[in-house]
Amino acid sequence: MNPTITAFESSPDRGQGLARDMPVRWALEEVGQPYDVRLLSFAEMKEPAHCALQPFGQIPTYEEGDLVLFESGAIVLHIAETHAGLLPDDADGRARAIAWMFAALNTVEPPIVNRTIAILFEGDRSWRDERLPLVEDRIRAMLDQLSRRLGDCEWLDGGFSAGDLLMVAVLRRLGSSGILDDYRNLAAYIARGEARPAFQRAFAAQLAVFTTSQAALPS
Ligand code: GTB
Repeated sequence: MNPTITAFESSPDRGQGLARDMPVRWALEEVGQPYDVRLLSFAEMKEPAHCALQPFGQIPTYEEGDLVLFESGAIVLHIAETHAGLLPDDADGRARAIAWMFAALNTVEPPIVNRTIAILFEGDRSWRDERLPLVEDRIRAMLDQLSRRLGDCEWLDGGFSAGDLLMVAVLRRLGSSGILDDYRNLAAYIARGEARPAFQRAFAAQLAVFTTSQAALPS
């Protein structure tokens, strides 16, 4: 039986693939694992039935037989550990790829999320104009290091791995910020990730949810 994931019935990003079902879909596509999707409204996400699967009432979740998982990083790791293609075969290489997964979610993503929060939820605060440049400075400091480390390499540590998948997914959240304009190798790295056929399939699948739901709206 196919695993089932949950995703937004109506994604606020209008199908840009920025919600966290996207890395899960991408990982499933990379390993060739078909999957089913259960779409949830914001109200359904907060109902007891969904909170039993995801304690914080969020998407995505992953159900596979008796296994229920939440946290997109944990789900991607599970997919990578149970299928070939997203982690190197040698133990040291696997450990390093997993370190990059943590780096994406635990080191690179927090300042990027802080920027989104500053723009979307703190725009009316008196200190907003002082805070945003500080948050962006922290992002640039992180990207300086990441860019230096990537250099001219195609991927972060040898072949494409779940570490690259999560790193590209995180960096995509800077898409419209202009910040990536100063990091040509990172922009090219993101473009390489987005050019992967598995990414394209995952992107099309989540976009179809948005375009189909819009088509269903009365005009
Ligand atoms: N750490 C968890 C994980 O990685 O799985 C975080 C899960 C999470 O933040 N889920 C969000 C959610 O369910 C959706 S992805 N939010 C609803 C709620 O909390 O009530 C975050 C997200 C949402 C929207 C955009 N966007 O529109 O661009 C991007 C990312």
